[in-house]
Amino acid sequence: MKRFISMASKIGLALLVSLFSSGLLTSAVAYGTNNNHNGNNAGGGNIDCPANTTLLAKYNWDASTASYIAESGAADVTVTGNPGAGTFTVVKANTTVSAVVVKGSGDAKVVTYANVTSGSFDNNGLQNNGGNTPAISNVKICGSTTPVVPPTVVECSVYSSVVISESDMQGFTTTETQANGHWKFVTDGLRIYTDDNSSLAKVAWYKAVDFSLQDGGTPDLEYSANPDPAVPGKQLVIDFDNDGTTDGILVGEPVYGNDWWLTNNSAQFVKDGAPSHTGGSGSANHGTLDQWLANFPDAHVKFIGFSLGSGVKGDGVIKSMTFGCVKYTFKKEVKEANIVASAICSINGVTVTLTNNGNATGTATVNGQDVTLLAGETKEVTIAVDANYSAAVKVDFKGTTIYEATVTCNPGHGGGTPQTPQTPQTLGTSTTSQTQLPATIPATGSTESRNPLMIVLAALVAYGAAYFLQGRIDLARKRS
Ligand SMILES: [Ca+2]
Repeated sequence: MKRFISMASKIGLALLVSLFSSGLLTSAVAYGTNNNHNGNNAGGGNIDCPANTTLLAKYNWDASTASYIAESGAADVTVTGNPGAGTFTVVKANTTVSAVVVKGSGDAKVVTYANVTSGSFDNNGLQNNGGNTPAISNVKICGSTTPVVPPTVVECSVYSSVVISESDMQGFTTTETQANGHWKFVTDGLRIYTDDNSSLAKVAWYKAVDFSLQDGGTPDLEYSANPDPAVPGKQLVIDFDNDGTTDGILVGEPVYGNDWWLTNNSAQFVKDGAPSHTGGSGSANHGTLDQWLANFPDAHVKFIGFSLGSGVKGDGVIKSMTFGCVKYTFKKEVKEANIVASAICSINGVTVTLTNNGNATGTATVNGQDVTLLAGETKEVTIAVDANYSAAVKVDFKGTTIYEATVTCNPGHGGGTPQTPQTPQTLGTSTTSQTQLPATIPATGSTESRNPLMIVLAALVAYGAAYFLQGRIDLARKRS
């Protein structure tokens, strides 16, 4: 480094400025001024911060505690290290360092920086009267007088649209919802409500995301409170220092306008860095998103969501949510049963098979017997035939359609050989009249005798070949 600095004075500042502006040198030493070499050592190394800078802090090396002790500016800059080298970190918001004066023995050097918030320094290049490198006696941290323009949240120029439905929650989880909090999809959005104002009264959704606070636009939650006036809070779970670990939650509520308050279980360094600690918000640590961004310019949003409660009695409809330039809306899906009935002549009589092809539980009755089917479920009901191989079959699809017919099984022609037809036939749907149903469903294999053994044999060889009667129904079921 010493060689570098000596060379620097020869090759001139212009080249270094060129390197500097080109980005080849960033927070590293740009040039040094060694007072032993430029003859300006009248103050014994006691030189001030250079022009266009202001003293932020001065730290003296203290041998007794083996540390740098602040003479001034301890709240704005921290300095750690040893007598040969150290590092500085700016604590003060919207403040950067453009120079450090390093003093050792009767010598001092000025090291410049590209308006950084942290950096390092050492005693390279310093000389005492004996020509040796002295220990550092103190450092002056010099702040840039160029005003720092804090970043602001960039509003979204384009919003993408995402539709949330019960079958596709788009990554939102509801696990933070407590026992006395509820949600349901309704025609115009997502109804959220709580039963009381207990600690279990909470409805909360979260979704993992990753976008910078600066680029996330202004979050919005379109909510219609009815009848309870309580309003859910927008929530941003944030990694404030962008080190990969979330540090706290900002809550935005209409009652506080654009002010977002920090939850109490957030990290201490976030609380300490809050834009405001005054009262009148949701907690003692709060500010606008622009203000939070100014203090934590690297903040990244890791989760988005909302929470009603806990401890709040509320009822209303979220019509949309906007986070990270994405507008989320809600779609209520039709929940209905779709029951199909078929019949086959079997060994035990006429077997009616009911299958629910819908996405909700439904019920049909077969000859007065209620049959309740979950979505996707199949059940059978067998009706005994009379001496003429006939059975009255009545399938009631609960208020929409009734199929009713006397079904007569064909005993077949003996010998156990399957008879035609060999493939099922659809005989009707809910839109057809029951007069299209056949009075007779041919069966196969059995003899005229109703000898049980013969019927068993017939069933074994001919199972599955028969006419079907079929019905459909859509039974709307409203989710409770
Ligand atoms: Ca963090």
